[in-house]
Amino acid sequence: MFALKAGASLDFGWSWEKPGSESTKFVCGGRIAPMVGLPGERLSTLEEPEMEALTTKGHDVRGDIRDDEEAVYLMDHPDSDEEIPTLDIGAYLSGQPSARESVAVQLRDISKTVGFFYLKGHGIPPDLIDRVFEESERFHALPIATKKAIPYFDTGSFRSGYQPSFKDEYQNTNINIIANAKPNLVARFSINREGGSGGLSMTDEERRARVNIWPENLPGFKETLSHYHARIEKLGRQFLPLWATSLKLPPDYFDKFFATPHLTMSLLYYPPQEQVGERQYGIAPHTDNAMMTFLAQKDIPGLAVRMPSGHWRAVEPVPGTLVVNTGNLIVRWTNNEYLSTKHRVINTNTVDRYSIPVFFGPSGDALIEVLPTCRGPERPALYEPITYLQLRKWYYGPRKA
Ligand SMILES: O=C(O)CCC(=O)C(=O)O
Ligand SMILES: [Fe+2]
Repeated sequence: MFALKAGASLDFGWSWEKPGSESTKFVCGGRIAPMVGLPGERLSTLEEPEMEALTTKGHDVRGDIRDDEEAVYLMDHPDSDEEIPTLDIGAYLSGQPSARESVAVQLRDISKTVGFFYLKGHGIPPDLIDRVFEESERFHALPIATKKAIPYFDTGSFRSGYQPSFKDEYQNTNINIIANAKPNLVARFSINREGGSGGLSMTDEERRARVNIWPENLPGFKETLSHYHARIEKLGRQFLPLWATSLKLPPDYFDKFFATPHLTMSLLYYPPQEQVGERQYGIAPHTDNAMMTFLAQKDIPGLAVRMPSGHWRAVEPVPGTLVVNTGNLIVRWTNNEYLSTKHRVINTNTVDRYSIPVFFGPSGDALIEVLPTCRGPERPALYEPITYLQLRKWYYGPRKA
């Protein structure tokens, strides 16, 4: 049990440290109050972390983790022809009667079975998506020294800037579901939400902290990316009533958790990878950690996901759609009812691959408790309440051997 400590601080702005180092303090004791803070009100912070106890309670949001040679072979050689479903939200977005309920039923079914879908009718203009890809190609074509002048840095666990290929340190964190993967063969430029994603309890200083560094001499780059980022924020918010309806909650149930949402958008660049195997990936097998991910992947394949049979399936690009998947957060909220599906990228093409994921989650100070409709006397909560920031800290923390 935990106590709400009005006036306590959430320790924003810690910097990324290697797994094993403990840089954040949490406050513990008493009972957790509802997470929603009034403007300026501090939410609970947990003291003396037992991160293991806090976050696992014997359960792992990522499901069964298998990384023996046979499991890795399946990841590397997608051979499933099970269907990746399509969800069309056009009727819902245009306000057609009962569309919310019918889309929510499909969303529930998908989230319990596959956890990945093609999103149609999302309302984002195709030419905007094309322009973001053009900007991505322009950015990644810059001289390496120009790109490296932009640091990869952290504001309250939200990471922005340029990370060159092979420079990530995620191999033995809870991001990767296989041990000893090689550093990823991907370069990224990431942005986060201006004004911060910490929540209403952020201090003025946290609100003013710089979250994005933009490349110089790319006119229109910032404007185009910011436009797309804002459109995805709108789309993410439009999804909240669908999630709520799918879980038998009032349509506005989730709004209070998204005062200043987490929205990391990355321009990813994967050079071709000639050989498959040896635990070398574009992005190693993992689950995403946010509530949901919106992925634009243009026309070059490379993504594969774990299907219900345990075999993996390539996610072929489908024009006009975004690929959407759920993340670890939703597993906790739903007490394991919804999935956080494992996936990975290998660019086996002879050409470069560009993709653009946007990770959408609640404010950093949102307290994530198993939802009231996902627990009961017969169905105890499998997870302790934790803040979204704590979940992020676990995700970036060291994985157990
Ligand atoms: O590039 C892709 O298709 C997927 C990227 C991905 O899984 C991630 O960034 O988490
Ligand atoms: Fe992912």
